[in-house]
Amino acid sequence: MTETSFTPRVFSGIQPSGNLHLGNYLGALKRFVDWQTKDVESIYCMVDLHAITVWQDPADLRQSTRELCAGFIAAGLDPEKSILINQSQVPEHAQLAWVFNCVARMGWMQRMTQWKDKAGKNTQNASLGLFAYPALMAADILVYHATHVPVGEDQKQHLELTRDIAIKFNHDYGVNFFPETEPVIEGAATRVMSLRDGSKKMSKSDPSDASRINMTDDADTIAKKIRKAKTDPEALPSEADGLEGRPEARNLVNIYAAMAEMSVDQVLADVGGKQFSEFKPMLADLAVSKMAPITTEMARLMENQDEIDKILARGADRARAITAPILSQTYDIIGMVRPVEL
Ligand code: AQP
Repeated sequence: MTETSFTPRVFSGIQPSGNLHLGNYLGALKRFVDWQTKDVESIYCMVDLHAITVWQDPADLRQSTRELCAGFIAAGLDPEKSILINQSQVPEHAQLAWVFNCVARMGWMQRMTQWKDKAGKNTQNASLGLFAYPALMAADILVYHATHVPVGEDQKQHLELTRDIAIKFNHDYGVNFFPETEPVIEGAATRVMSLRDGSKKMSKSDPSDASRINMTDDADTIAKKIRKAKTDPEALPSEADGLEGRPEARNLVNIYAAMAEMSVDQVLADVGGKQFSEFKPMLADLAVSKMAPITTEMARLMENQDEIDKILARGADRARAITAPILSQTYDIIGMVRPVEL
């Protein structure tokens, strides 16, 4: 009934809450594509149940979910190699989340910085779903017995909570059933910052469109946003130490490094001493050359939404072959009477 060793399996998700941006691309999507070259089963999810923890217009949610699926494929995920799913089409995510709601403690949830940031001062008015968000995220991961989760830096605390839930479940029931999942937070752009404020994360919900590069922005818009990005008056340093106390400069260099697949030191060896007036056009050219083909392909895929819906339905079928037995074993462990064959 219980398992003791876990086959490597990758899971990650993105909310279809619109405004997919460069931070999502460099911190998550691009790294999913890198994982695809390794011979590991991977599941990538449009987490629509997470998205509704804050208000979503139904028509926008449908559009954003399909757009996110198009973004996954346009960025390089192959739906034959990786399993692409929409969370609500695989009901075991929500079913396991309920079990984890009963494992996780209120105090654990209250400590989550994302809860504090998103609920703000008026916690009484935030949805119960927003509070329980990390338990659903733990279920997303553990319903696959996923061992590795590539994410941006902002998700580190939620991944730690996922491990806490797995450990408590295993301990409470005396099993070794859920793995202690590893967060994989790697690369130069694990935390892409706002183009308008180097102390704030680039985010979908930032009211300023100029703060982020959207994956649907055209080449002119990308170039304009980079030209207008906040910087300081100094030239770029030749070594990474020189970025200390210069968050906006660090951010642009990190973005360049992640897109060029270079280290920050390599980038600074090339551009150290240059003014931003020279560096920004280089960055804009690089960003356009990397993002424009993805944007064009996303738009092309969005013309055939039936095809996207079929990819998601096929993904859900493949996913349920993994999740249904794991949920069934979980129910068995916790003492639920399982249906017999009639
Ligand atoms: N700025 C970022 N830099 C690097 N990685 C990022 N991610 C998000 N922002 C950055 C990573 O993208 C993945 C999916 O994120 P999400 O859509 O689930 O939700 P999020 O982290 O809440 O995204 P936003 O843009 O910050 O949305 P809002 O504004 O609604 O809070 C994750 O792997 C995340 O780390």
